[in-house]
Order: sequence, then C-alpha cells, then structure tokens
Amino acid sequence: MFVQRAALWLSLGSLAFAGTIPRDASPVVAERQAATTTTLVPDGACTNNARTRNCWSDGFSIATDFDAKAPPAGKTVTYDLEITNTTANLDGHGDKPVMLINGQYPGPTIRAKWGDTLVINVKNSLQDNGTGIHWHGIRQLNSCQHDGVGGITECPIAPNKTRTYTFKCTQFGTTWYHSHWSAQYGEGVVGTMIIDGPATAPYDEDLGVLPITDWYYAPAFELNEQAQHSVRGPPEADNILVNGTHVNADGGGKYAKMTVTKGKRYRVRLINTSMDTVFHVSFDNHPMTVITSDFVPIKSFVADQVTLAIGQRYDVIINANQTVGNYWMRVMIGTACGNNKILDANLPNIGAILSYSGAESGNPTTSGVTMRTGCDDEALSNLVPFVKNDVPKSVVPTELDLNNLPQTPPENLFRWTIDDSSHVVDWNEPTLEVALGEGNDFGNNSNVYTIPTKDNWYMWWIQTRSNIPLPHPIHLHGHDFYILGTGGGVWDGDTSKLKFDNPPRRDTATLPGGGYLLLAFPADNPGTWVMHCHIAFHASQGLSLQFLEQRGSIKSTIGNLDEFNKGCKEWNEYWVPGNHPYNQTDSGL
Ligand SMILES: *[C@@H]1O[C@H](CO)[C@@H](O)[C@H](O)[C@H]1NC(C)=O
Ligand SMILES: *[C@@H]1O[C@H](CO)[C@@H](O)[C@H](O)[C@H]1NC(C)=O
Ligand SMILES: *[C@@H]1O[C@H](CO)[C@@H](O)[C@H](O)[C@H]1NC(C)=O
Ligand SMILES: *[C@@H]1O[C@H](CO)[C@@H](O)[C@H](O)[C@H]1NC(C)=O
Ligand SMILES: *[C@@H]1O[C@H](CO)[C@@H](O)[C@H](O)[C@H]1NC(C)=O
Ligand SMILES: *[C@@H]1O[C@H](CO)[C@@H](O)[C@H](O)[C@H]1NC(C)=O
Ligand SMILES: *[C@@H]1O[C@H](CO)[C@@H](O)[C@H](O)[C@H]1NC(C)=O
Ligand SMILES: *[C@@H]1O[C@H](CO)[C@@H](O)[C@H](O)[C@H]1NC(C)=O
Ligand SMILES: [Cu+2]
Repeated sequence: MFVQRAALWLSLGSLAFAGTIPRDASPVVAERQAATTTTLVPDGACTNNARTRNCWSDGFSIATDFDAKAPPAGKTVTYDLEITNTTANLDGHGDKPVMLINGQYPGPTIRAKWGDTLVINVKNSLQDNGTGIHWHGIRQLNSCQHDGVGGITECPIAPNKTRTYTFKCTQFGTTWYHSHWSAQYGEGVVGTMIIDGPATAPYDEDLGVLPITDWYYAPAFELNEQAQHSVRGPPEADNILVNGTHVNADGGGKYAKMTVTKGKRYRVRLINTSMDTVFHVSFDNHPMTVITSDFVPIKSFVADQVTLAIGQRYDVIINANQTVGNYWMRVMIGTACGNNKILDANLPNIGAILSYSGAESGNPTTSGVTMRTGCDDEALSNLVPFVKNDVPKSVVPTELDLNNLPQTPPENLFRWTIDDSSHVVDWNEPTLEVALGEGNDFGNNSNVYTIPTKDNWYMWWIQTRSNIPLPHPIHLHGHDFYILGTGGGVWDGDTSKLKFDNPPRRDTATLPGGGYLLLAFPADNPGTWVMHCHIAFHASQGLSLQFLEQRGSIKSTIGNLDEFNKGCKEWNEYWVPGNHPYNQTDSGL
C-alpha cells in the first residue's frame, strides 16, 4: 500500500489562498418568470393510470411547476439506514472490503409520493469514519440542514451515532442517495430513490431503478489517496455493476435480469451512480422513450441509446412488442475520457438481460446498435422541459475559472481550483453554523459565493482555464439549474446566442473538456449549497464551491436545528484534533 496520508495541511500552506471574505456575485434585477402557458389542469376525476400518467391528483399534474408548488400534507414515510464496514462479492470476482447500507448493495430503494415527507434515520456503525447522506437532486426547499454534506450543512455523523433527516418531496421522479463524506460513496454507501408522481408519457408497469456504476476491486479510500497525487486520478475501474451485479472478466458472477410481458410498456429508471465513468445505454431491438432528465419531466423523445454522465438520471419507457425471447441491455463506456480497462471485462458492452416471460432460458444472442464512446451529454436540443420556464435575458454572468495547481514535490498533491482556490471543508465548523452566526470567516479555501437577493437570478460562466482537457459533470445542490449554453474553448461572451427560452434544466450537466458551461438559477431557497464536480476524485481534489444564499433569511426559514446541533456536539466530541485514527487528506467532500 502507498500510504501517504500525511501533510495535506502542510501542503495547503503553500496554496494560493482565496481569502476568507465571500465574494459577491453580480446582482440582477429581474424576477423569476414562471411561464404559465400550460393548460392541462386535471380535475378530481382524472386519476393516474396506465393511459393517463400525466394526471396525479386534484389540482396537480405533469403540468404543475414543481418549483412553484407541491401537493400539501402528504404522508410521513420513515426509513432506517445503517452503514457498516464489511465485505461483499458483487460480480463473482471475490470478496472485497466495502461499506454497505443495511448490508446490501445498492442500499434499499427509498420510495415516497410527491408531497410526502421523508424521515430517514441514518446510523453510523463504522468504527473509524464519519458519514453523512446526501439526497442527490432533492431540492431541500427551506431544509438545507438536511442536505447531508459534512462541513457545509452539517457536522458529519460520528461513529455509533444516528442522525434523522427530514424533508418534503417537492419534486417527483428518480434519484439516488449517497455518502458525501470524502470518497466514501465509492465504498458502496449508495442507494436509490423513487418519488412517485405524474409522467409525460403512458406506460403500463414500473420496473423500478436500474443504477449503473463503475466498480473497483481496490478500496475507494486507497484509490482516493492515489488520486490525490495524480492528474488523471486513480487506476481505471475493473468492472461495471448494473443493479448491483455483473459478470467479471473470468466469467463468474451474474447479469441483472428484467422480466417483461409481451404487449406491455415498461418504465425503467436509469441512474449513473459511478465514481468516474460515462455510460451509454441501449436495449437491443427496443428503442427508449425518454421522459425525464434528472428530476425534470421533458417532452418525450425516442432514442436508440442514451448517455448518462455522473449523477445523471433518465427515466425511459420501453415497449415489449418484440418476439418473445431474451434481449441484451447494453452499457458502453465513455472511452474517450478513460476507463478503458472495463472493456476487458465487458467486451461486448453487455449490461443486463431483458427477458420476456415465456422465453427459453439462456443468455440472449441479439445484436444491437453501434454504441457511442464519447463523453458529452445528451444533445441539449432533446431535453425540452415539459413545464416551460424562461430565464430573464437581463441576467449578468459571473465568471468562475476552473484550473489546477502545479504538483510540487515531495507530496506532489494534485489540486483543482475555482478562482485559484482549492475547496476544503472544516468538518468541525460547517458553513451553515458560521452563516447562522454573526461572523464572516468561513475558513481558508471555503470557496463561498454569496447570492443575497431573494428571487433574483444569478448566472455562472464556468470556464476551463486548465490545460488538462477532462470533462467534469457539474452538480448543484438545492436547485435545478438552467443550462443557457455550453461548448469547447473559451466562451466569446455573446449572450445573444444563449438559450433563455425554456432551456434544459436539471441538477447535473457536463462541462466539456477544455470548454465552458453557462448556468443560471434564481435565489429562491435560503441556505448553503455546494456545487461540485461529481467525479468523486475531483471533488476530493477541491473542484467545488458553495453558494451562500439569502443568508439573512436562513434562520427564519429552515426551522428546527435540533439534529444539526446534536450532530455537531457529537462530532466535536469524536473528532478531537490530534486524536483520530485517520486524518482528513482531501477536501472532505
Ligand atoms: C473497516 O475495517 C477495517 C478492518 O477490517 C479497518 O481497518 C478499517 O479502519 C475499518 N474502517 C472503518 C471506516 O470503520
Ligand atoms: C454505541 O452507543 C450505544 C448507545 O449510546 C452504547 O450503549 C454503546 O456502548 C456504544 N457502542 C460503542 C462501540 O461505542
Ligand atoms: C433492480 O433491483 C431492485 C431490487 O432487487 C428491483 O426492485 C428492481 O426492479 C430492479 N430493477 C430492474 C429495472 O429490474
Ligand atoms: C456518470 O457518468 C459521469 C460522466 O460524466 C461520470 O464521471 C460520473 O462519475 C458517473 N456517475 C454518476 C454518479 O453519475
Ligand atoms: C414497437 O414499439 C416501438 C416503440 O413504441 C415502436 O416504435 C415500434 O414501431 C413498435 N414495433 C412494432 C412491431 O409494433
Ligand atoms: C488561513 O490562511 C492564512 C494565510 O495563509 C494563514 O495565516 C492562516 O493560518 C490560515 N488559517 C487556518 C485556519 O488555516
Ligand atoms: C494526523 O496528522 C497529525 C499532524 O497534523 C500527525 O501528528 C498524526 O500522526 C496524523 N495521524 C495519522 C493517523 O496519520
Ligand atoms: C475512513 O476509513 C478508511 C478505512 O476504512 C480510511 O482509509 C480513511 O482514511 C478514513 N477516512 C478518514 C477521513 O478518517
Ligand atoms: Cu471533474
């Protein structure tokens, strides 16, 4: 083993510090404009069934702008999750150390309905790590203390302690949850979530979640230490898992299998839960009707294959109208951005089996479309939100420069920067704690950007200035962002070419290698929200920042802080300077 977890703090001493005073973004005056052009307003007689998935309940349907309203007073749905340090053999290659939720991979699917309140008790039964669970893509409207990010919205959960997360499901669709504590999600601390609601196209049955991940045989914390010292990151992944299972290069293990009945249409919820891999997905002979991107319902479109960047989700409908038999579901790797080693284990690009009831047993023999190998997102022109919202053209961009620091001996730590500062969080003093007090010292390298004015729009021009041309899947907490433009090279500053009219909106979008990404969102959710690259290793290497949104309104809107305060008391008792089994060697995210 290459244990070099000393001196991050010493090395940080030589970084360019960005100062402790948060930087203000350019203010804009335009109000958020929820366009009211949709007409579908179902009445009580309109119920959600196979032919009317656009309906939901009285006054709520697929035409509802869920950023503006959600059904009131749903049920309270409770889950208990326990994280343990154990071993598992998921692809037949042999046991490896993992950290699991309730002893399973992926963790249990959390399921609730639009408007319900989730109450999730998370117990940390690891001996030697903190933890914290982030509910990816959940807006956490007025509940930022439940976002689950150690050092930002909470102190981590100390070993043998429990934290209760409580939040309302204001959106519906498919997502996942994962540890946000250092590289821990790569150890297996991942699960899926379904919030039932209306949909933009009809289907008969819901096959549920289909999470796809890259899979490494070495422990993620070990890989993360390697990544700290290398530009590209750690060694390449060894395999993929589809719904928690796959075969390995030597032939052991098994494929996930979905069983369908001829004549029915099925919803499948594709989720990329990987550390570092882009996936292209298809079903032989079964084109997909795509109905969501992340949580946002879109005007449905038909595709032979879809591309999932890290953290992204697509819900698709497949029509079981082919000859009864077995068909491959294919997963191709975005080889243009690395991870080619997976191909050794997965040469025919096979992901799982789609099997008709009544088919003979045995593996499929079907062939499929030529799979893409690139790393760009789906074409933005395909991702048209069903509920139309426009961005005011008066919004002014604030530039965010993405770069990296030179590696310097002897540690040769590799660090990404935003505006010359590599993000590091302080687990003992989360941003939310500072924000609720009077002070302005958020710590060195806290990468805080203030967005103070309620309902004003803020626009961000993320520009690659590094000459390492890797694509970065950028993920924002607390909001869906609107994607106004993206491309290679340096943006020319011409706002007239941007898309303000119902642009794609979602919570994760790819910054093209060497290029730029233009995002906007309104300040309508007081709190502290991190925006980071979702490549686990890049987040560890500091590629993130946080928005401090409507600071003056946080205390009065987020309500009960008992769990937050209890969590910090317990963590501070556990994580005493100089007295913990391992040190923080990365950003902490
Ligand atoms: C997991 O268990 C191993 C020993 O089996 C131990 O070395 C390691 O520190 C444990 N990790 C955590 C996070 O508890
Ligand atoms: C865990 O917490 C429980 C309840 O607080 C306590 O009884 C138990 O001794 C603790 N176990 C360890 C290993 O600290
Ligand atoms: C994936 O596995 C889960 C748990 O076994 C199951 O509920 C789900 O239906 C599977 N997904 C598909 C698409 O078959
Ligand atoms: C999905 O694909 C992207 C490619 O951008 C990859 O980097 C990312 O880590 C994958 N994982 C998730 C969780 O989507
Ligand atoms: C099967 O369903 C797909 C998707 O709805 C459709 O495009 C295709 O025409 C159908 N094929 C047959 C043979 O009905
Ligand atoms: C923050 O950076 C300044 C300037 O380099 C340094 O003097 C100070 O000790 C740092 N503070 C902490 C808490 O590391
Ligand atoms: C953690 O860092 C401190 C110095 O900051 C060092 O004394 C200690 O040995 C380190 N602990 C481990 C487990 O590496
Ligand atoms: C978490 O535990 C793993 C061992 O399971 C260890 O390698 C890592 O350093 C720990 N991280 C921290 C920050 O304690
Ligand atoms: Cu990245």
